[in-house]
Amino acid sequence: MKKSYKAEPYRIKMVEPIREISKDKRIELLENAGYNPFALRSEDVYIDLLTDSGTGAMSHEQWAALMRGDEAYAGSRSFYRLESVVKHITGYDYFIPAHQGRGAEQVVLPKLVKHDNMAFISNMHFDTTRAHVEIAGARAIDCTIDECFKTGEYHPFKGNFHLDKLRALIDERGKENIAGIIMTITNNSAGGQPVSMANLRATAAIAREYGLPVLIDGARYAENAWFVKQREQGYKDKSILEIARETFELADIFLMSAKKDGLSNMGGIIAIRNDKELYREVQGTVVPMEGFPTYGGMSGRDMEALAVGLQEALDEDYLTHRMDQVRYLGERLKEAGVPIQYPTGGHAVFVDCKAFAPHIPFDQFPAQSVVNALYLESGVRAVEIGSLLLGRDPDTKANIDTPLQLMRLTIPRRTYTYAHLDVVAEGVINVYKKRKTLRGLRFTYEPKILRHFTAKMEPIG
Ligand code: PM9
Repeated sequence: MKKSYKAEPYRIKMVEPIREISKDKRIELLENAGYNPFALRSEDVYIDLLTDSGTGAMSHEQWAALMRGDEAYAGSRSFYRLESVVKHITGYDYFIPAHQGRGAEQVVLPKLVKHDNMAFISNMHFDTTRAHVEIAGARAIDCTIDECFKTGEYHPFKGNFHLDKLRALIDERGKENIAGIIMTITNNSAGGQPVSMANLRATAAIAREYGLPVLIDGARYAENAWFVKQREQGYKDKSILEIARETFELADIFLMSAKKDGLSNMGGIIAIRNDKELYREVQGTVVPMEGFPTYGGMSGRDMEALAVGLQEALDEDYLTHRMDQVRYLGERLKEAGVPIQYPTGGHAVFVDCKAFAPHIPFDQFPAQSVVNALYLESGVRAVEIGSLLLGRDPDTKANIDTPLQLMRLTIPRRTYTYAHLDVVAEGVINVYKKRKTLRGLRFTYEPKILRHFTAKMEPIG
């Protein structure tokens, strides 16, 4: 381990054993799982890089906070504690909890869809966000800069909005047909790539010019703020909280899966700047869908853990170590010639599987093939972010192509060590050496919505 990567800023107080099962067993289990690692049991996974969502370790302060949980149905003390933290960080007037990010999405997004033919425009919609936009009867249009698709080329903010395209899209569709602009920070599906403050500011200015609401999908807003501090001029002396506040000032609504930068295993946040009418409407809907507005699907103890986690996630030592873990894994792969989205972003290393396995066409899911091979090679579970996840075009029903056929090696927070990442790197490098033997996949079962979670597949040929 070179010194340029920050050591863990914590010591380990409790352990959860993991084990590596035999390769023969993994072959059998993957076949039984329909070549979809979502269907594996976690005990059959050695190192689990499926997601950073709710999979992190809580701190001693969070475990202590659980004991303070007030489980009252209405007016829980834990709600008020969480509310004060959310208001302190965002500066917004209104807060409603949700059980997780998609809970927040299902309640809020339909409120902005006023008639047929509307669309949300985002730098890139995450899959559940896209699903809730479509369920609400609208279209989800992505609008990321071109540099994001050139995986091998350096750009400090590959998650940025394409500003000219954004303006052109609004003009083309008509502003009355745009339900809102969603700033996804960091830009998960593009590689956990950050969005610069300058780009967020310019995006917000365009939205204001057309009178459109601005939403932040801020599952990883603290990680985004860290990148702004590191890479953008004028921010190196600002705190993560100051940068986050500056970000929130640009938007009207904040939706958050608190399972990421909330450092919690469960939870979601809806925060509304000052639109009392919208708040009242959301309050009305949250009751039948998520729960009474002072718990919104969360237990009192979870709200306590989240109130602490949100503050811990703003700590710079924590964030630097986290980003260094991602960078470390990325550098190890890059040194071995494995194509990755470069530079690495906030929560994962994304392997470019279009370049890794160019012989597999997009509709045979090259990244899923690499994900499966990695599990067989080393018991590591990764996840596909590519055409399998994107699904089918709502009009033509054809599989959606994308230059970004990615295998995401997602690093849970405060969970694995650099030694674990060495195991991951070796596994990926070994698969890379045999890449020409990889085969594409076809469906044996294809669900209609969010198919990647429960699809069953088989190798072709
Ligand atoms: N993200 C992820 O792994 C969890 C689901 S897929 C295994 O990246 C953004 C930017 C997300 C996100 C979830 C959600 C939904 C919204 N926006 O999972 O419902 O990355 O809490 O959040 C996942 P929930």
